[in-house]
Amino acid sequence: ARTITVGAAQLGPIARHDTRRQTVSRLLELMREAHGFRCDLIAYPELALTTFFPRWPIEDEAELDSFYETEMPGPETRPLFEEAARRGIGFSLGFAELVIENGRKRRFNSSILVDKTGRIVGKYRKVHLPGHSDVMDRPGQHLEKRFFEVGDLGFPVWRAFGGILGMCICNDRRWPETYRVMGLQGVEMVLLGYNSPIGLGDPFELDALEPFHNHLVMQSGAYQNATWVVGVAKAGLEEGFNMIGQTCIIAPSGEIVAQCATMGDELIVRKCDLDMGAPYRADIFNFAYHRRIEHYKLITER
Ligand code: ING
Repeated sequence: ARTITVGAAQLGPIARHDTRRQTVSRLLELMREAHGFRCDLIAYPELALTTFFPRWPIEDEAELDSFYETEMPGPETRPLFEEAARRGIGFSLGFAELVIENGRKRRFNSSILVDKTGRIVGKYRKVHLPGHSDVMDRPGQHLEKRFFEVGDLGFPVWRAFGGILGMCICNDRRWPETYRVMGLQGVEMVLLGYNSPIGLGDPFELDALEPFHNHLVMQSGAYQNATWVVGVAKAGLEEGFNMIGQTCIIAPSGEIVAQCATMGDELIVRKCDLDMGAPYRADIFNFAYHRRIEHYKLITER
């Protein structure tokens, strides 16, 4: 069977003024642990190099730019690529991307997929940006629409690690379209990271159900598209804000087969059989045989 041994590397809080060097050393520690478990691949969270800075209305452009990477790998992240290539382990990494195009700064909430030789084989830019572009009158902001553009790369998949892998980021996981677009391309494993704060002022009922909703959307995405889903949290009390944990590895059956039990840096490992989705695609979710797209137009028209 085609298997990938996956390490899901949950991160605890990253402080606003933690340096890249401090954070990269935590990522390296988790990578070494994953290598000890013979992982082929280690998945890191969304914005894995910095604190979740869209929680503040940052006005100073230089300070805002300090949270973004202008090159990948850059001097601070190159040790991660070198260690990965040395150990023959691939990784997915979420980070804030700053590119200058035609003299204009463009900002994305991005992730990359790096193979066992340290080569970037895929890049994704977050499509579904939650929250607001204007500062709200509440304790915690969610200003991703202010600090990132909508991703312009679609939902691609890549042949890597012996299978077909895709990526998405955080809020993307709540939208069925995300998984379906990758499912229509035959995705066998979706790697996603999230920074999901609770207590920003939502009604208590919503906060209390956030852990349930977090797993609900990933389990249904996995089952309905016969794919593995690896959901990796930036967890814990980060700069005074509660970020949910529950990092997990979900099989194409929709079952959670591994889950973190802490709110800090924690690695979970699972040998994933990429052929496990085959029976679902052959029968219940045989897209070509069962789907009726003539009735789905509203999904792309509204
Ligand atoms: N964060 C959150 C997400 O998981 C959120 C925003 C939190 C939405 C809690 C609903 C409930 O979608 C990011 N970064 O998308």
